[in-house]
Amino acid sequence: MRSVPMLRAAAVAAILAVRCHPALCAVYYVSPSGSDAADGLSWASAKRSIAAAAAAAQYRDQVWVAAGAYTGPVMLKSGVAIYGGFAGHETSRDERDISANPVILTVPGPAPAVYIYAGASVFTRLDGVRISGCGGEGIRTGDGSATIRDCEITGNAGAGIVFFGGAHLVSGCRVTGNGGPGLDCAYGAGPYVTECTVSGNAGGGVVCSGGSMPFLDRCYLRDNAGGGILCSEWSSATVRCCVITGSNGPGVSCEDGPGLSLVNNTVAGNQGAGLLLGSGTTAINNIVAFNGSGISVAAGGEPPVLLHNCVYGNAAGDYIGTGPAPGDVRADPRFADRSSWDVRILPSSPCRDAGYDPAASEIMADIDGGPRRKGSAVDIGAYEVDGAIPAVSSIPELRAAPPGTPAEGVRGIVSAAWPRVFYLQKEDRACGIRVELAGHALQAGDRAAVSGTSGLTAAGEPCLFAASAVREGASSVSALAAAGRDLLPGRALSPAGLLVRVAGRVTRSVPAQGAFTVDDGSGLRDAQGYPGVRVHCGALTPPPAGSFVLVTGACSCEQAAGGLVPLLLPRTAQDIVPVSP
Ligand SMILES: [Ca+2]
Repeated sequence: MRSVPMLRAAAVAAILAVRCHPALCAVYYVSPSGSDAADGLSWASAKRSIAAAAAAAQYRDQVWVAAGAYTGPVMLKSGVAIYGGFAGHETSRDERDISANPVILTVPGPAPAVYIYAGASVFTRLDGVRISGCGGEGIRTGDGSATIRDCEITGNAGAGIVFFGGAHLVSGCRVTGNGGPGLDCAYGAGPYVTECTVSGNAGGGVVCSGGSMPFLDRCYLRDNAGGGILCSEWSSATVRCCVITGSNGPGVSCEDGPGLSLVNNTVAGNQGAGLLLGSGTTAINNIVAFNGSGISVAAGGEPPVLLHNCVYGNAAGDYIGTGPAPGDVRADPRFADRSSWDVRILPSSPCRDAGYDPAASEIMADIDGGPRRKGSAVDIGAYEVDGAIPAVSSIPELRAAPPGTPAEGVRGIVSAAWPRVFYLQKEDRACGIRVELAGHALQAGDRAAVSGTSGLTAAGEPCLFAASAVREGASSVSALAAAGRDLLPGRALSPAGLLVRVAGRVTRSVPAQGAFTVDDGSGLRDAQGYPGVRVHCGALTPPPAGSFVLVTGACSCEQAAGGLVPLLLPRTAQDIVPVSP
């Protein structure tokens, strides 16, 4: 009978082309209760160090590591796979649980905690290991095609991962808070990096030199010092569906690397330029917003290919050395939460369905893993937004909704009505809204249900552009007594849209304009700078300047130099009552 070693020798003789049968490959076990003097071939005879097991393992062998703290350094040979996440009794690799059974490797340095030898085959793997608090680099690779999966490389003094050439695969890893770059690509390295987070690294997020060209797919690059992606020495990158935020340098800088391709990324809140581009680069379907500057193109060479980017709100200018390109969106992308740089776009975003489809034809998933194309076209940015915009059905929601939000069955009491416009307010007078609908048949005091779309009037007043308004009965409406200062738009208790009543002295009267200004002494100024609140009375006769009046009207607004100011719209002559001071 042939011995297992003989079979192994036969298998080794046939390697490189033929996969080793799993039964013929050894598993080396590592546990905090083990000993490096043991053979490591069972949990009961586990080795104590990952380094010793990795040294004993041969091509296509595996190293299974139980939860615990380890030191090294670990030298990873071609074809050896290290798996963390075991409790220390498992018989199948499927039973491991990386989060429940953390394997933590800490090496004092200066050597890298894990060194992957040059020439690593595709069977070379580091999986489910946390490399933390090391004095040097987390991982250093030579040339080859190793897999680094579900690892956490955090808080090491040097770089997170250094790629010295090779085409390694990095998937599902967190590379955070390291003293050097998160990912350092040199000597023509072209790692494929997918679904990783690279954040808070002191030497930049992804740094490329020596003609390197990583492929970054669905990664988060956040808060990296110096920049998100920094390419020099004819390096470049292919970057798809990534989020690049919060660096104190540029989002992406690549001034001398032709071949840089940026498709469907969101680059926001970086202190430097969003994109700093050189000759021969491509940027399509990206959001570049709220950075120090927007898209900045270096002088000379072939101009970059720019299409369908959303470029908005960049402090020192949206375009520097270039200009708006076909398909560009120059409006607020409407992030879910700018304060925390949650850069998912809202359903009402102008980036929705505004991308260039052919550029995204090979992209299957957005950064959340959902379908890359929903609706009539791909969205601009890293996220594809879902379904229809949910409708609002109350006046407060309507006032807060972005323009274009559908409104269904918004109910209230009509407080003022003209042929094309009426005001609708909540029964408790908490808030109201202007409604525009030609030919409506409503009058003050009617209860109504209104449907349409939210928007702003030319004067900037929130408004429901209605498609229908249905009378549902009668009620009564009374005005809210208000001081002029209460009418300032934007105040928490702003009565904008409500029927209000103001008393004061007429400081200006312009019958030709059908307008006057009434001042109750609260220090407000109208759009022309006269003290008080402007009243637009239309065909009604305005009271003379110097007289005292009590005015009831819908609280609208108009544009002034410093922003919106209130404007009162009385309904009938009975709404303007002379009073004795
Ligand atoms: Ca879409």
